[in-house]
Amino acid sequence: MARARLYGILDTGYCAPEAMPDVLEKMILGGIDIVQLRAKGRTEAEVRSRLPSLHAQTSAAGIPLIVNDFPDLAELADGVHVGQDDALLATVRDACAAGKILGKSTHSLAQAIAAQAEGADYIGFGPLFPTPTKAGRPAIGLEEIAAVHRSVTLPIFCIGGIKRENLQQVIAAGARRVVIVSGILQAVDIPGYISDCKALLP
Ligand code: 3NM
Repeated sequence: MARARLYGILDTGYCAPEAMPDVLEKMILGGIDIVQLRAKGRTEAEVRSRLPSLHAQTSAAGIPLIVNDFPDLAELADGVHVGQDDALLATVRDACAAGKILGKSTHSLAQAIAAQAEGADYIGFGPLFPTPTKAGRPAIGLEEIAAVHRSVTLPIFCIGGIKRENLQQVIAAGARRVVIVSGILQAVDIPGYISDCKALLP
């Protein structure tokens, strides 16, 4: 986790579940460090059915698989990611076996500090830019990136509207780790896109 720089998401908004094994293989080929399954609006039963084979792929590659939103499915992955509106991390921690990774979305410096106090293992911080992947959530810009890195010692993954084209700007603002969703999933050459981004992340 501490070494992870580029976080990818298998998001059903861009990738049909049947295509996920192939897309995941390309992500792994490019050198993705951590992957999340995000299936907004899908049932727990559907997510449960997809996780074992995806987890076998990530395990073989030696990278963690995180499931978004479903703490009860943590046993089928390496960790769970929750949002601000979801259960408190202590509750999620109780629902998970020992050793599972817990991530939390944060949208301000105050929320980032609170997530660290709550016991998160890593945080998402954003959205930096407006993004159709999370439509309707206001962008927070780049201004607080430096401050959040001064205040929070957990791994911080900046997220939201980050692409290969603006990654340098995000890094210059102080980011060390990023999540890229649509940029990766819409790339013509997914492994090439990922390895280009990895090369920019120190
Ligand atoms: N969470 P893209 S922004 C899933 O700020 C998600 O918590 C965000 O997708 C947050 O790379 C976001 O396509 C979408 O902009 C990121």
